[in-house]
Amino acid sequence: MKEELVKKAYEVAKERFAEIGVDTEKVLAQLQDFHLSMHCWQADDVKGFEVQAGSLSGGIQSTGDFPGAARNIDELRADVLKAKTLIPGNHRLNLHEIYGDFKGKVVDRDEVTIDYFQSWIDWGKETNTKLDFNSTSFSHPKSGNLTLSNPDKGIRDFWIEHTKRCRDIANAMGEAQNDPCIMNLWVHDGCKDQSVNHYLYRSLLKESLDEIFAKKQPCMKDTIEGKVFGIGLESFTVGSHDFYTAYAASHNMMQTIDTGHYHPSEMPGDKVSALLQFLPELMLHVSRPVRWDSDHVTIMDDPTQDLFSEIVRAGALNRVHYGLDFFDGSINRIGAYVIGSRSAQKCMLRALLEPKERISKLELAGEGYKVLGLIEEQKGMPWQAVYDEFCVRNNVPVGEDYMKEIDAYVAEVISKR
Ligand code: RNT
Ligand code: ZN
Repeated sequence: MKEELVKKAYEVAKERFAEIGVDTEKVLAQLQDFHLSMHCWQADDVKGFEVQAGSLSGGIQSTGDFPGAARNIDELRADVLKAKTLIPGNHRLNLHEIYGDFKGKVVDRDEVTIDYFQSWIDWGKETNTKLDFNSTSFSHPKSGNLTLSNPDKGIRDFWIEHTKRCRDIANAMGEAQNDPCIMNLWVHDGCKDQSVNHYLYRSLLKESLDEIFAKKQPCMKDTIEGKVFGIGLESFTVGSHDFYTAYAASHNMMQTIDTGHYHPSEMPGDKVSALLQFLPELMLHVSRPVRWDSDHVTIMDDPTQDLFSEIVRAGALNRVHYGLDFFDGSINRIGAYVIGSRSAQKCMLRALLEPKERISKLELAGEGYKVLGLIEEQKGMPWQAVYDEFCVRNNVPVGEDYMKEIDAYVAEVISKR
């Protein structure tokens, strides 16, 4: 019954879009080829599986203690796979180093090797899930306020060694999956209060990065992520946006746009057409800041829509890697994955359905009101019918029907934790 309604609505939507020059079948094919990189850390509030794990540090925080977080690697894998059955299309998984399969062993960050990720590589193959990777500078006795920019050479070298090893791991993952593994480098380095050694810290970070990136790694790609501030490190951030943009541009590298990492009225989408003039590709961390970099679950808000629209308008669909980065511990975590992923996908769908050529011509011809009017009209076009059809074709629940499946999973699996 529902499927019939979806079909009918889709046929009407297809005609409405055809009328404005948009081929919904072509767009559906593009959406099928659009892969998010789901972050593993929503499943357990960024705890990871280190035997020696301490509490979350490094200027980030997950609030809430909703029951049912994944407590080990098997639970996390099961939860991610459950979420994947409720999100149309096929998506990647983004791992942090602390999510290794350490098999009960204390493995320090400067000792990590590919051995602890072999079972992830196997899992990726079995479940048709490509992997991305992140070095982990937080939640460790040596994290402090400064890692790769620490004036203490011992501490700096510890983190350089960790990050180099992570690149080896990412490269092995990329090789095994025959598709580059994207490795994100974010360090929390900064100062809580007034400080005077900013030039020193940044020159040390630059030196550390030079050493880390010296080795050519053919099967992985590096991306570097800056931010404005972290909790407890409010006054100064070593890896600021300017620092990383300049570094990435001078090394032909990727930069990560985390949508929570800018000043409140700054639009992350506006970075796309600027950075892509100088950088080969971009990585996204799609998130949602509420008053600060709070990492709320992604929704279809204006900044997210603008980001995806700007990517499509720039013709840069294939120059961007679509990571997610939210972690809300106050609600059902599978629900968080499903809502955030589907919302990101819907923003991409709406971006793809825009009659860009037509609007572009009008803009170049100076028809300002028509440009504004057409952009406004798109908001009411029946894109939802196209998304529903996409769900049906991918054999996943339409609309709110995914909730029943999450409820069943809670009853059968999560409630027993
Ligand atoms: C922190 C950064 C970073 C982390 C993850 C866990 O502000 O956004 O990407 O959220 O690495
Ligand atoms: Zn991020």
